[in-house]
Amino acid sequence: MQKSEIIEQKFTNFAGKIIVIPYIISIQMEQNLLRIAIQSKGRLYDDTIGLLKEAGIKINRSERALLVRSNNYPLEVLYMRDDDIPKTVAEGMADVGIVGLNEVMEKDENIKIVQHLGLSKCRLSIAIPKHAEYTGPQWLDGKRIATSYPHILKKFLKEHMVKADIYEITGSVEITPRIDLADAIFDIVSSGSTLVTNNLLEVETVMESDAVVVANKKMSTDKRKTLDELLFRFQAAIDAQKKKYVMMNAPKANVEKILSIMPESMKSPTIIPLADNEWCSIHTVLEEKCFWQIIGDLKKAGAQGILVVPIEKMVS
Ligand code: PRT
Ligand code: ZN
Repeated sequence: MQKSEIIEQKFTNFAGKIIVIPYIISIQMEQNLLRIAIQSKGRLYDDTIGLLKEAGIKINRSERALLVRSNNYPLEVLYMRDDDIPKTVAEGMADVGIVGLNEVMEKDENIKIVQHLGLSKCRLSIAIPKHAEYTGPQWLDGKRIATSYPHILKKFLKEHMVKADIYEITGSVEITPRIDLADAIFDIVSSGSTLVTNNLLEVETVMESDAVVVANKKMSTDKRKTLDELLFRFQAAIDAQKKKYVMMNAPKANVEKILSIMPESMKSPTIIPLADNEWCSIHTVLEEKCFWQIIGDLKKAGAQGILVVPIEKMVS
């Protein structure tokens, strides 16, 4: 579609006077240009940039630039703090965003979750001093709980009919029980080592979180097409990360046994003859975690020279 805009051009005439001539120009609008809000720095940043790269999208960000246009995909990247992403998408300043589910639930904006990426995984949990005797959510009754996620915590407490004081704090939540600012904390846990270091024990997991793609609820058909293609590329990259291409040699007589070890969904591998008539090569795609579970059995069944190679993209 074309949009018209008036611009002015200044000239100096022969008498030395400045005259202004208005021009009407037509601008080619990119109706399908999608704006995505991502974290400018922090724990989500590397995963997000890695995913865009895996999806084949080139973004050359010069230092500190806040809005960068991809040069090979109709996408503009808007860099910001993760806390601001849900609102930015809800208000349409960005069409989509990549942010932790924890932030989405906390901010509770009117946006749509369109894809779980399975990246930057963590959980939001309640933790109490190690030596306290936890008896269930009722233990929290009348206690002070420090958190950066008051909205999610309030909902949890309400569901369990617990009345507690919520002490909202933006950082260093884990030290509040030690300095007597709180009796318990509600915070993000990943490996759990921060809790251990601070003599805290995780007693309730309130929600699991991963990075998600969120979208504005009103999107034009053209932008929706760009988004669908983007989600398709993300999915192909995510699927490829989970799977490995596995090759092995085996005596032909053992092929049936080897196939019986493979998971149900991978029962039709490619079987290639080898120079030695008694042997063949078996090629298949396996989930990495599944591969580690069955490797011992494959070897016992006579598989040799097992090769595992990464898959760059996977389109089903
Ligand atoms: O500056 P900006 O506001 O953008 O970033 P931020 O400081 O608010 O967030 P950031 O970059 O720390 O985290 C961004 C998102 O990453 C979070 O909203 C989560 O969705 C996700 N994520 C994944 C985590 C963690 N893992 C994590 N471990 N966010 C924070 N942590 C912190 C947690 O707060 C705690 O202090 O790590 C500590 C616990 O880690 P463990 O491994 O010791 O349990
Ligand atoms: Zn933040």
